[in-house]
Amino acid sequence: MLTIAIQNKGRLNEDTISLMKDAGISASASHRKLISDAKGFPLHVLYLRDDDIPQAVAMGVADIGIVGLNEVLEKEQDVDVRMNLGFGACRLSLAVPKSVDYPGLSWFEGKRVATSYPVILRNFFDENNIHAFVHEIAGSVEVAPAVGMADAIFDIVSSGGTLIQNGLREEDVVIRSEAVLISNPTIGEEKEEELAKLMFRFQSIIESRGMKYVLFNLPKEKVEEAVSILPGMKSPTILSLADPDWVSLHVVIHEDILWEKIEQLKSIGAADILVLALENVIK
Ligand code: PRT
Ligand code: ZN
Repeated sequence: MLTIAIQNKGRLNEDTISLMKDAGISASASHRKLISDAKGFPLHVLYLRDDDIPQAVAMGVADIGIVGLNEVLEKEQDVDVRMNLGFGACRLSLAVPKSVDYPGLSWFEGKRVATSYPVILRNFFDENNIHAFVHEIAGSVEVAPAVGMADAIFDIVSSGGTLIQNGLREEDVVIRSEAVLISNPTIGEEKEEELAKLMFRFQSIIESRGMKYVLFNLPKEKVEEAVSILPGMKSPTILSLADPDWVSLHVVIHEDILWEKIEQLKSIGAADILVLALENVIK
């Protein structure tokens, strides 16, 4: 049976539990548990701090894990990144006080940079031939310049609000991160088979997120036009109606373009449009 390590509390915990739930796997969201058995899939769940997940997977304490790519890159443990999970998106960026007239990376030469990600930052400076002092700080990195502990910072940015609040400006994005599924490189054939099933479930959920199921009625002569409005759709489901001049079309549309497409469909005569939530698309 596979053992999965997930964050016990924090930013990734809730989205991890809900991805598993959508995939039919219920794990306890309890912050106090260390290990439990999931329901709906043969899986032990190990609850850890995110910092410890890459090592737990590399050591084989857990076979697989869900953690930010930033932690995987920082810890440099021997694990395989198997898939992106579509949540926990952020970037790791260099930021400088807003008063600085920033000429480019050369500005960092000889400067002190505070970060909780010293490995990623040193690698980046080495690649760019910059000689800077990397100061490792466990938390509240963004206050380091204001209190004179550093000239600049390297930290996680999501909305950018924290940087602005602290009088800092994002200058260089070093890596982009999101939650990923990692595995121990030598879990063996049997566990690989179980993992393939789990990844299949996750992939279906991720692909169906944001999709809507749309049904509408349309004059029969407009079907070709409707198909041209809905590109990427291999073949719509077309059902005949009691009125021989009309048909009913069923399609799947991403919510980002839903309203634009509905307006176009209405303009060619679509009527009685139903938009339904879509739970899963299994290919
Ligand atoms: O206790 P444990 O060690 O498990 O948790 P943690 O405190 O180390 O991590 P946690 O729960 O804060 O974050 C877990 C993971 O979420 C990170 O490793 C990232 O992969 C991801 N993530 C996504 C983020 C953010 N977005 C994020 N915005 N992690 C942290 N932040 C912080 C950032 O450090 C900064 O202080 O939020 C602030 C910036 O946010 P904005 O929106 O103001 O830019
Ligand atoms: Zn952590």
